[in-house]
Amino acid sequence: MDEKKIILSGIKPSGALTLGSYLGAIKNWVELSDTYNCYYMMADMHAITIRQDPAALRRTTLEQIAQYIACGLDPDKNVIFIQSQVPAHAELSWVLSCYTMFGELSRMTQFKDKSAKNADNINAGLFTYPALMAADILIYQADLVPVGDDQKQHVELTRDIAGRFNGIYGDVFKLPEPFIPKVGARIMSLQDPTSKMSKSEQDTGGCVCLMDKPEDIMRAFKRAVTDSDTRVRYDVKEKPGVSNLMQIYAVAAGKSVIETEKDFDCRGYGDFKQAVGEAVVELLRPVREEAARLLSDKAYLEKVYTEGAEKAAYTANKTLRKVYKKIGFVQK
Ligand code: ATP
Ligand code: LTN
Repeated sequence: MDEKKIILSGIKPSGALTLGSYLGAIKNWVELSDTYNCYYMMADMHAITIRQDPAALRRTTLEQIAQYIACGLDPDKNVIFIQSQVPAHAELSWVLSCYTMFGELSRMTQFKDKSAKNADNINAGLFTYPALMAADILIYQADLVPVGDDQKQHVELTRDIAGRFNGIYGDVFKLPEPFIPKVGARIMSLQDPTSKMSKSEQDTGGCVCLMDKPEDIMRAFKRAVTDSDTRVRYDVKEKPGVSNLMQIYAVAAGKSVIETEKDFDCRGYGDFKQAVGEAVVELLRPVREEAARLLSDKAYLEKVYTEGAEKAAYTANKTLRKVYKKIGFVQK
């Protein structure tokens, strides 16, 4: 019997993947992929809670698959799939939404943020988004959900929903744990270090994307907002810009924040920004090159997501059947 624990995580193909998603989530996916049975998806159903251009959504979804693989996720060892190609997610989501309270959904920070930013499109899907996310996770009986800090609240709500359901029907769902990195869990915008680096806010210059050219990455770091002091010192409150760059450097160069502080003590911001840029360029170079190569092989990508959806559906349908039985739906 396969004793490996299970991981599920996903990213919305709502734009080009950023350094934030890489350091907050994907890097851990790669590190954990040998020791767990892993399911990694393109959360296209979540992406449409914000209006998407159809051609761009299709293109970004394929690019994201290529980038997952280029980051080091081997499709022979990990189940890589597109959420909308496994209908059981939507089906379980409906059931779980009947066990999710209006008050709980109203308290979600992401709902509040996204509604404020998209005041002309506060749709029902944006509100019930966490029930679909709970379905994504619970349908695979995931033990661990590697995400950035901003998604912790959704994983906690998933546990609450699962606990409520289990309390009524017995042990149907495993309760998942969030897995959040110690450094890099919340990479901030390079232009506004008080707000999260986000792929849907790319035109501000605060974002670095996985596919950006080296010269663009260097320019983004050179222009990064710091402060009028000159010391490279970690202090999130007083020096949010520098502290953000220190976190990025630490993860990209494989050092601790303390080592980073020592290395750059007595050196100015110019030197430091140059070093952060170079470390990120080298970190992303192999990803960019391999993703570009994979993207030119559409037949291979199609094979990956088709086989991925088949494997995912097999596991997902087992959980769905069990849930339908428990709640009293007549079985075929
Ligand atoms: P959008 O702008 O469309 O909401 P996003 O850039 O916030 O997208 P998501 O698809 O929401 O990215 O997130 C993908 C994964 O990466 C999630 O696990 C999320 O927690 C993580 N993540 C996203 N941005 C960051 C960031 N700036 N720092 C650390 N982790 C992040
Ligand atoms: N909500 C997440 C994306 C996401 C996800 C998931 C993450 C959708 N379903 C399941 C982990 C597990 C986001 O906005 N980053």
